[in-house]
Amino acid sequence: MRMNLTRKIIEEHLVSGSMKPGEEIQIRIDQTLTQDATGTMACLQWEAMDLPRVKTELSVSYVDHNTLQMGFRNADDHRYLRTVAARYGMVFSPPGTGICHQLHLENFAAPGKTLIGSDSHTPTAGGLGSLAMGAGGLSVALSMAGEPYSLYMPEVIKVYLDGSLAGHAGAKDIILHILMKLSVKGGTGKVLEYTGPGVADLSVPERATIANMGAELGATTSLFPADEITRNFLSSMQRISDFRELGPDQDAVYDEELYVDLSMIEPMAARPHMPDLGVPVRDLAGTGVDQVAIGSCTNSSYADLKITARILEGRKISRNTDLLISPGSKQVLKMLAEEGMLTSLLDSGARILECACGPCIGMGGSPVSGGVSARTFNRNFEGRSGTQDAGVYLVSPVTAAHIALEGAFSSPEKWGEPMPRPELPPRVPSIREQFIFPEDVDAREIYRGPNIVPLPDFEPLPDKLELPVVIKCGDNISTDHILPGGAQVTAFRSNIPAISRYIFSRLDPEFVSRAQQAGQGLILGGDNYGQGSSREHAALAPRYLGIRVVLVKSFARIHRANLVNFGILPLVLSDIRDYHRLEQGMFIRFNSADLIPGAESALEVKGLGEISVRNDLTRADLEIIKYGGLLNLVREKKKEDA
Ligand code: MIC
Ligand code: SF4
Repeated sequence: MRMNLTRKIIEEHLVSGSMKPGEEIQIRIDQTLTQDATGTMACLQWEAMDLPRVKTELSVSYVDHNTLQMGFRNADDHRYLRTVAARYGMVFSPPGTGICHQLHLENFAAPGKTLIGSDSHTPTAGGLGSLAMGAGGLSVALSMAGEPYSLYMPEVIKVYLDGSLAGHAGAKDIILHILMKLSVKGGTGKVLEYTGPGVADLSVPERATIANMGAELGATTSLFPADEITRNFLSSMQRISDFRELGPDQDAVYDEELYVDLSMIEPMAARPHMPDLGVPVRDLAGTGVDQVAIGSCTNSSYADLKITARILEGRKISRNTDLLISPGSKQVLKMLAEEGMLTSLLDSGARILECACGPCIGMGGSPVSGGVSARTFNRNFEGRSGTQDAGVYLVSPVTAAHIALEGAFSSPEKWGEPMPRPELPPRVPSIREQFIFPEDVDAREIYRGPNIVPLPDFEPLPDKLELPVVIKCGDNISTDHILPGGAQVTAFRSNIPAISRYIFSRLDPEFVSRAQQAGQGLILGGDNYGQGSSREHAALAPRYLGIRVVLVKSFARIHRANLVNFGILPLVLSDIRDYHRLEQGMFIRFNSADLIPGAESALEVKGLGEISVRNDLTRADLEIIKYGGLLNLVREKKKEDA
């Protein structure tokens, strides 16, 4: 069969399984990345495996999410991560160096490599031909231990890009357009592989912007070929030896196809509160905007900030609007400084923030009450900005810069001559000396402050279960809804008892006390339950509160895997009409010993009768759940081997 690029890379790394869409496969992992907010848990889990050193080609531990260090908690977490990295052979990226995905693209990602990251936007590296996937921290810890990564063989969508971008349109507008077409669940179980003549119109950072937001489609990952443009990018980064030309076979076979004419793309905005609620920017002309934020792993490259600086050069932002800019890396910031571009940004009235995630995960920069914020980020879920009643629009850097000048959305026809899209110089200043390589430091003691709390122990799943429905939620519940981000909550990422107090706090402040009172329970969800971030705390903390089953219309990939890893049964309603019959407070009874992997089974609902549910669990998944989670199973197997 003439192979697409996704299959080629998977085939090169295949450990077991057959490459039939929907079948479980295992692949070898070359690289891993973690970030601080998920990394402390990943490292605690890694330590629990008791291995001397990571077994990957490369594992990088980034600190970029919570860099505020308000009080000891955060600072303790960072020190813990630094000492774990030194001791076990990971590269450490200190706070302020940059955002994990931007840094990984610039410094470590390589065509044809497999990468697993404990962050849902890990597919950013697909922009230069890595097969990169987001996963829970425990899955990443296992990859560090040299274990193959399990996934369902995805279908591959050919996204055929034709023509070239025109006017004020940019890469962000392409992906907002695709999101509008496919929706936030349109990529579930799929890889989006980009081909066609339009690919040559896009630089690697632009491709990375598109691959990054494949996460918002729920896609397993997104992938671009490694071509001449990739070669030039790696050469600029002084990493030409990492280049390898890679592409699909001619006339490669795909499962689906989507055609996008780049010349028809216009500036787009996703309206509150979902990334797929796209509209042309011109339709929003006149809408006032209180705050503009430029940055995040989607749009914080050199080109993104240089075009922003060019638009703002010699002009002042509106008196009614704040402009916050967070560069993606010190390399980007350094280049802007060297070219005098920082002066244009500063003089315009912009605030320059640290090279970190910042406002994207609510680490400062929250909008005013009831305010409107236009952001170059990738997620606009309700409350994610830290202001529950704010409305966040997702836009490109060009659109954001014009909004900042006007204090409102305006029609692109009024923006004047489009600026040329900036290109990287042939050689950019390396920031490699900012990383702490394990070979350069002594493996010292591991530092554990009082905020590093040992992992809770979970007991195996009992056979007989009688569970109340503790909460009934709607469609597209994101992990931000389950466990909010922001400085206050994220500070407890290495402390499960403390963070569990915030589960569903924005949706239903009574949830925690109800769950605690019930002792054990079931969550009822709608479609695409658990979309968004990879934070495994959204499974781990509910498990700590006694949740045994999550029953939904459909799941998002990473969250479903996290539920299994922590011993929660993910079940799917066979008939979605039952969703409307089930209510909070009802009791569900069944025997978990009756569950057969991949089969239907019946649950008895008190007062309602029987309902039928499906599971898409493999034998291995079911074994993990029965043991009370993957760590229990790993420990048990180790005991047996000893
Ligand atoms: C996000 O963008 O939602 C995050 C914060 O980066 C998360 C990770 C986390 O919650 O720590 C993600 O995308 O996985
Ligand atoms: Fe950081 Fe935001 Fe990217 Fe998540 S989406 S990695 S919070 S910049």
